[in-house]
Amino acid sequence: MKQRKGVFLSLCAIFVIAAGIFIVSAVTSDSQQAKLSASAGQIAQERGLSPADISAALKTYVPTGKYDDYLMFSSGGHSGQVLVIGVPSMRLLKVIAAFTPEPWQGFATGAKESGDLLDGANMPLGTNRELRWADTHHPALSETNGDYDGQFLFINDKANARIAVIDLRDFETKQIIKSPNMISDHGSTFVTPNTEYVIEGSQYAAPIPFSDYAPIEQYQEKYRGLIGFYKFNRAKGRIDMASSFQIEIPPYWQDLCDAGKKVSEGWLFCGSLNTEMATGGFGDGKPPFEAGVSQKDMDYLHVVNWKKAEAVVAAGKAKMISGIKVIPLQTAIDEGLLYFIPEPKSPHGADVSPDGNYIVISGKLDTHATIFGFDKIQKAIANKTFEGKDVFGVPILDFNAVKAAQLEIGLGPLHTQFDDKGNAYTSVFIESTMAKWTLGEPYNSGEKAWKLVEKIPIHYNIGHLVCAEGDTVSPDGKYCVSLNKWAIDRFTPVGPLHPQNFQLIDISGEKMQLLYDMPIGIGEPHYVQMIKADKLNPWLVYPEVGFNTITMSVDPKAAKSGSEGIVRNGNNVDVYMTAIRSHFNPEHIKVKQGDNVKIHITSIERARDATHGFAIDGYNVNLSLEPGEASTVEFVADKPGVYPFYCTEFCSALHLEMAGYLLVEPNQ
Ligand code: CUK
Ligand code: CUA
Repeated sequence: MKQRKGVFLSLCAIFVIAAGIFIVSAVTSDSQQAKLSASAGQIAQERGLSPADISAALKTYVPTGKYDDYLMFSSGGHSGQVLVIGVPSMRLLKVIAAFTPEPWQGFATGAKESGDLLDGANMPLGTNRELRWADTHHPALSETNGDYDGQFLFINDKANARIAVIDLRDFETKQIIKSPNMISDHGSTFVTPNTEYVIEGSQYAAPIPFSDYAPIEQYQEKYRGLIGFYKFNRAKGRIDMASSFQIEIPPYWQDLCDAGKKVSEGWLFCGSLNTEMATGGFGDGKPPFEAGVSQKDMDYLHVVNWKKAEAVVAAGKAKMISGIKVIPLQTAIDEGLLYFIPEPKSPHGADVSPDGNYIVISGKLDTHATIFGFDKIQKAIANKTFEGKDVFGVPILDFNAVKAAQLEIGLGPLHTQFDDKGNAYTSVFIESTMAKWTLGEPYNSGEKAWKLVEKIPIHYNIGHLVCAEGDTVSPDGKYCVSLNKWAIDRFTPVGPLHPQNFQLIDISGEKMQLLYDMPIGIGEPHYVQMIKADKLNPWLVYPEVGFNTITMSVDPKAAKSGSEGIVRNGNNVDVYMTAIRSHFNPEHIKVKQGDNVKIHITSIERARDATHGFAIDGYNVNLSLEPGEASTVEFVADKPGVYPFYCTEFCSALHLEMAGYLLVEPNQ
């Protein structure tokens, strides 16, 4: 034992010394080098670091002032936000407010611009119920020719079927849509290879629209699923509902989707479960959902020809429902827009290979990755190689005719990503591993094709995984991150609600190497995309002073330096205010009880990172004013009294002096 420890320590020392020399050689003399290397070895020894720990540390450490090679855009889960994380350092860079008010960014905490965004996505149909949280699942970066272009990010809200559009010039949310007709989604968001459409599949079937009541006994006749294709106007940076459409589909629970690319461009593939059409009712003596939904060994992969669907809509064959064109199920069948493929068992992920030819399916209660060939699918459609129709009349392609391969990889496979060397990586939930395996032609041939290569243990219960640009037409390899559901014993305990765990894995070598654990303490992140950092080109300050961050142009109504002041019109009061280190102008806002007050504030700063906040005590207001930004606060001065306002960012030595008074004179 002792001897082994000795060998281990000397291994350690060699590693550390080699690494130490490498690191310090650029800046230090020989004697300094020797000293630093020796102390690095000592540190490793004192901290009980193994050679693997040391190599992992060297691969992830990003020194101060240096940047990460990749950025991950992660779902923030129940927080309703998006996390931006650097790779390989796993440093959290930002939490982008998407669906939930966020005071630091001034998102829907008094700023009219973002407040209107959220209110515009409240529950429709007269209830106007405020939605102030979301269950975000799948972020999707905008693509050009199937590759990330670094311009926009989309993310869904599974709980309420909403989609947020984030502009990556300023990393802010610009649009939130409440999807018409749909009440929950899951297979969302995904983009087509040139971001023509943002795709959303419903999950739990309901009548269309969901506000049309139908008893659960009428599930098969009245309940339906939907797949939405929302047209993205890139120039405007907005989804255009007038040019969007949905396709009515059977009331199965549609799950994850992926858009076809390259050879399969123009098609969409979505898994489904509950083709049993189980309706639950456990308390009423019926089989519970978990049993009812998993009775069959196969459910159906939905194969959708969206290019053709576009033409069907253009030909006027869709119906308007709740302000959007909907292709009826029968029309989708008649026009050859929708086919099914049997998929085993309790299917979850559906992922298209970089060349677009393979669709990888995983079943949560299966041990295989099942791979369908797009070429085979096309042939089966052309030759009508069907094994039957479902109860709604949708043709089911013959499983064996479209199967390219089936590969035993472990219990509970979920999602698959790809690298640049013809390998696929699948998360294996039940056994907590990530499996690496080889694709077939044209990536690998003969013996080398469709082979399980290696599995790495995960801690614990891996859900999605992400590899660098691993769902695009040109994956980068290098890194994968497993997005784990459980952390159990990985972190210092912080109570019964444990953080989630992101594990960074180096996939560049012969063997996969676990590098780093990053706790996520904000919600359950489902999916993440990882983009090369140099593809992003964000602004460092807003391009001009008086910038409206929703219109992304100078606001003609923005307050300007030199013309600050207060304008009264009856009981409407407009305040034109500027902010710069270290004062607001004006500093007194005198109004009467009951006045409608509008404060137009412009940050006239041009210095990078010189952000100001604007909070009004007791009026529930906090803005973030980035250099150049113009924002508006609107409220009724219904509470008389004296309310200080102040800057909430420590912006200068005289930051505490950056303040003023809102004086609300009472009515007699
Ligand atoms: S789902 Cu598969 S683990 Cu919402 Cu993409 Cu979470
Ligand atoms: Cu501006 Cu503190």
